[in-house]
Amino acid sequence: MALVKREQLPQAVEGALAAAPVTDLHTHIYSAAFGDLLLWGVDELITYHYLIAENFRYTGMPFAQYFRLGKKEQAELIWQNLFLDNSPLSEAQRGVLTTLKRLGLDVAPRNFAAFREFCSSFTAGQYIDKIFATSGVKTVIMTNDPFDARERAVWLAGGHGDKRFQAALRIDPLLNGYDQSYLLLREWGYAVEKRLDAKTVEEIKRFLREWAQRMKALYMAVSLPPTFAVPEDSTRSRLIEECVLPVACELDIPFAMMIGVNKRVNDKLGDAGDSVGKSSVRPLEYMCEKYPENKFLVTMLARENQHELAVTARKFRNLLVFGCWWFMNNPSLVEEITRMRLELLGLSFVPQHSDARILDQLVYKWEHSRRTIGKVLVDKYSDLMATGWTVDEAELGRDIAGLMGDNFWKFVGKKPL
Ligand code: HDL
Ligand code: ZN
Repeated sequence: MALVKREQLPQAVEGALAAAPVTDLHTHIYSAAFGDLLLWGVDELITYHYLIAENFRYTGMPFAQYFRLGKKEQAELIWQNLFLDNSPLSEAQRGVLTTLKRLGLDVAPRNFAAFREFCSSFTAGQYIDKIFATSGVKTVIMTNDPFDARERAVWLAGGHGDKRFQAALRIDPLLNGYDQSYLLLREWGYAVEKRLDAKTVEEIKRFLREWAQRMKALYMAVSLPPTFAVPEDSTRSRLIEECVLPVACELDIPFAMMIGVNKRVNDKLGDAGDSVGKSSVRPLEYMCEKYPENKFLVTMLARENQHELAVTARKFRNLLVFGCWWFMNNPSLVEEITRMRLELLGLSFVPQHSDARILDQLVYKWEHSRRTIGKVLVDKYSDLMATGWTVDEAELGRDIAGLMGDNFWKFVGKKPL
């Protein structure tokens, strides 16, 4: 393979990013088998909860009045407020337009009806194919919650067969709400008590094992508050140490922690009402050190935590840092964090996941991320070449394929699916 010349770097990096199959580590999208759980099309795209939050900054409309509107009216209201009455400069606003453009639609006429007409010409299955082809994403990992009745039904009926969609067992209700969720476990035949006695611990491990195997889950995941602590005298801390980590180790799958979310600071906004708080990396140091056989996937929500998270990953090879999560997923912060992670971790991290809630978002979230990550990589390879080091196309392709997915598959010890 030919050596890459410094002046060719922008084109070589762009080409390697475009060619690298993407494994999207964390999303909220679903294969067609999950029915209405899969959100897609321009009305869903424009009523994304990020845009709902931004919409209310421009209107005094009572929150409940908005949520009483039908989906189409909600979409038209957001289109008016966030696109026609105010230029759509935010990341979530621009994302809608990037997606529409990449789907071949001309946004200049601002003809919202034309976007709807385009989407209505697809079935869900056809649209999944279209979005995967347009976004360059090969595999997405879903967020699969066995406590969601609609999801349970699909898994208990045999699951789904679309290998583009892999599963992650999401256990927030177990870890963050055991006082309620243990009653459901009892309903489902697990002999658990509110108090974590020996039998209860074993039955919770059975629940985790059965559902991780039923879903063929690639990892177990939970989102955690800024106050998250392990060890501590709490049900959550005991559940993690006595149930989650032993089963994760037994099944050889990572435990993914997404740390720093302050849930429902404005409850009236629903999903749009969550916020962020600075967390501690002490629990990560404790778990990575005490459980060297366990693997940990971690992303943190506060900008202030990104440096110490990267430093913690330098100390523990069983910790893989991933993504620019949620309020971090903006070009200015993706650039800052990716630059810092390359400087501290080299290539041993996963720079991005989409967190897509609407299928269409795969297109813009990855388009925007490739552009920002590419910009940083050009700088870093340019700095490398300034030492006299040479880089050939194959090595560049290898490095970038690692960042876009292979690093994850190596960490979980599986071939890319
Ligand atoms: O807990 C999570 O997985 C978060 O990503 C939330 O779903 C959040 O609402 C979100 O969509 N962030 O992008
Ligand atoms: Zn998420």
